[in-house]
Amino acid sequence: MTKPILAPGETQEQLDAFEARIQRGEKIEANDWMPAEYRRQLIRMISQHAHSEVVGMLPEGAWITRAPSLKRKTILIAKVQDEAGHGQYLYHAAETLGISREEMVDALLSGKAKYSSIFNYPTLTWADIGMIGWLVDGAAIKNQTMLAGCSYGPYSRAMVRICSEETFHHKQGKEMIVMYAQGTPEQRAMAQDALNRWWWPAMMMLGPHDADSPNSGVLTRWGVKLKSNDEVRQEFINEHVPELLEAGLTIPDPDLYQDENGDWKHGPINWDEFWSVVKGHGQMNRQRLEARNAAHDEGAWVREALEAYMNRTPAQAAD
Ligand code: FAQ
Repeated sequence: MTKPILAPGETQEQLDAFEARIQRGEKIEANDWMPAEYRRQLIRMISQHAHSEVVGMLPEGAWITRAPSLKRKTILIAKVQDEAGHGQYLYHAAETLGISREEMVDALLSGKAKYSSIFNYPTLTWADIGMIGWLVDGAAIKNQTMLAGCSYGPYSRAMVRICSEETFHHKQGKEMIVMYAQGTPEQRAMAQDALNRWWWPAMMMLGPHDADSPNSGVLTRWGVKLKSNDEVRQEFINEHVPELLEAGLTIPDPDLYQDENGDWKHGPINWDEFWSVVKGHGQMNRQRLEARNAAHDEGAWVREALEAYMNRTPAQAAD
């Protein structure tokens, strides 16, 4: 496990007391002493998570006007709105660590900050909306249920609420795809095509293999990650493979098999593709950032109005 480096001014006694609290299962709160590296790691992870929720609205939002029925449209509107709320909770959780909203948003809009690789893939058909719910929310829930138990109080509490909403997202996606997989030949083909395109990106979104995960050591030591990337991926596969097969779909992995312990084992993941997407060269990276920048510019008047409201004189406030 990675040995944490004490920052200048930090003492071994402070670190020992901090780690003893984590060992006892206590939550670390915003005003508690924490190593600078714990703060840095959490700001990195929570802000990336917040950006992912906000950018994650784009591939789904693109289908609101094209939903095939009023029922599906209202579900999708509610889901996209939930993702905006998740972004808000998470930006707030990151702010408790001393970073401002402006700094985080600037990092996203300039392309400096990361957000989940999964949202750099296009949504080509309506079935992609169901598949995002089933697979992407399914993977996100596995990871976030683990994070709900993490050592940082504000993040852990945000995760509890987010997971309960993601459960609804997961169920509606599964319900939709199961229905199409048992529907007309065209619906079945559309569901299979969506699975073919989303399976591997969903596997990748849970992060690199443990041996290639530089942040895992310290995050595990400090009770942020309670399970490794590969452990979470294994949970995701074990739940989803039998359900996808049961629905009559074919998983696009010729090497997939179930071992003697009941674990489903996958074939090689294309990590070159993953890193290329993470570095900004995925199919939709440029469009996602353009869309976020345009939304930010178009929302300038809202921020100005809020600021004017906050700065109103007592006489204006009494009006
Ligand atoms: N995409 O050392 P590790 C959702 C980066 S929410 C891009 O293993 P770590 C809801 C990583 O940042 C989905 N970059 O990193 C929804 C690091 O680079 P850095 C988002 C990735 O942090 C559903 C480098 O690779 N969830 O889907 C990715 O220990 C439907 C080395 O990796 C969260 O953010 C990736 N997939 O573990 C919304 C959960 N994976 O920063 C709308 C919170 C890794 O050192 C519709 N985050 N990298 O320069 C986490 O749990 C962790 O950050 C991991 C990565 C597990 C994602």
